[in-house]
Amino acid sequence: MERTFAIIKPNAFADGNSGKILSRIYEEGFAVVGLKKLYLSQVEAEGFYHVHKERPFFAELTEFMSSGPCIVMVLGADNAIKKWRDLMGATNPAEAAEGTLRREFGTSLGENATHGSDASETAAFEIGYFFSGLELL
Ligand code: 3AN
Repeated sequence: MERTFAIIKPNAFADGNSGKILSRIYEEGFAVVGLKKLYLSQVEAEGFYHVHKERPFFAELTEFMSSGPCIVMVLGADNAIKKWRDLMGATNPAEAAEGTLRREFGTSLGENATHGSDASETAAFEIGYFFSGLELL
């Protein structure tokens, strides 16, 4: 079973959509290996998104991710990284396919409801950033 890292972002949490997103996660057959609610500081969000620090949207992204509580998760499944990115849909909710989470719950390119690791190295870093081994038993 592969593991990936996922976030229910502050807009989806504030809009009361965490339960619906979790339902989809279970319906699609993921195991929820780890889960917690966090309210990130901007410094913590900057550390998480350090690979994007040169991008023009870095300040907007990290301000948004520290604007309210979110839910961080470790999801397990065969091919979990691709499976979760497929369920999320395209980065821009306006371009995301019908039935995907970003299409349903995203409100803009920045506030796109969910995050998912894009590769196994990224997943390893992101899981370790938020979870200890004991929290993933
Ligand atoms: P993904 O999350 O689909 O892998 P990336 O890696 O291109 O997308 O972008 C990382 C995060 O940065 C996205 N989740 C998105 O919310 C945000 N982002 C990307 N492009 C922009 C932009 N032009 N303006 C604001 N936020 C953006």
